[in-house]
Amino acid sequence: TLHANAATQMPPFPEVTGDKVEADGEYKIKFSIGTTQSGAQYRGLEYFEKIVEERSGGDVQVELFHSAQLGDDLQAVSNLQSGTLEMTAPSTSPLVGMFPEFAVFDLPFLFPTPEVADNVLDGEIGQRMLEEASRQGLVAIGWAENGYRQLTNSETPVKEPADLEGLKIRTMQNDIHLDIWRTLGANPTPMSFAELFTALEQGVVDGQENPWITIEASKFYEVQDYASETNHVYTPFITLVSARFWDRLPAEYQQLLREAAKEMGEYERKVSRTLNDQIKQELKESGMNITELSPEQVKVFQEKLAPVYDEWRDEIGGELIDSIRQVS
Ligand code: EAX
Repeated sequence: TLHANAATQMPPFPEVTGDKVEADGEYKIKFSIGTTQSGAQYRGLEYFEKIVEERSGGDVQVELFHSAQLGDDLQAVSNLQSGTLEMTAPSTSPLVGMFPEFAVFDLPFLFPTPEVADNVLDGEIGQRMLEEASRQGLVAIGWAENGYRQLTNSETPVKEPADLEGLKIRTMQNDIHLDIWRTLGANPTPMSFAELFTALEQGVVDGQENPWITIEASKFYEVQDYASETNHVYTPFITLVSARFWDRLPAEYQQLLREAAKEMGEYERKVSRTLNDQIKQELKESGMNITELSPEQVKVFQEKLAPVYDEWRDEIGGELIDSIRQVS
């Protein structure tokens, strides 16, 4: 087994600055996520908690839950809508049914660098998406990242699409992801993240895809011998608040949560990116067979996936796709 020392390599929390925020009342936020306590996301949440509690002088308390303790991505969102949970930060992919524009994040190889992702999320497009996702009982207040997804499996090194033939790959509950893996020749099946480890362990599926940090934090390396550095999709996390809770908050605290979500997003992305390569190395040293694809090998995947763009372009909106391609 791997003894990752990721925790000790985490970039420290930036100092919490800014004035104390005064407003009426005391509030409690339960904030639940799908990933585990040792990932970048949870570390980001700890920083969020610190900012909110310090600036509110303890009048707004944040209690953290990880590993889908209060529901997987979709369940947690529905708990926000019914008002039984205050905050969550799911991957955008399972939410495409509610917010169709999020599908743009599921297109393969659309975000060539983390900087492009930042400029989209922190620019006009990301801002507009937060506004559009602030309905149906939700208020969207910020972006963080799950990151670039990599393929793992229990059977064979994957260097080209042909190697995927017959492999059962778990995907997020998202039609474009299903389309991607079908187009590549695999046999994809959608499943909630909370069920994934057991499904891999029992051989219900042969493989899955997630960022290195999630592969490590969820111990997928224990049941997956092979990995390929495909970087095929960049997945953001969106920070969501229950509208029922939000509407009870004084404007000062709403503003505080918005700022804290922004600062968390900047910090969490830094943690995610700092740990990404370190963790890949650790996984390698622990004996995982990691295939680092050359640009030419990546191109083979990319070309094979061209039909996915033809299939989804109109539904997602060609203009949106093109505007992202223009971001550098
Ligand atoms: O909350 O389902 C997944 O593969 C994601 O990593 C999950 O959204 C994390």
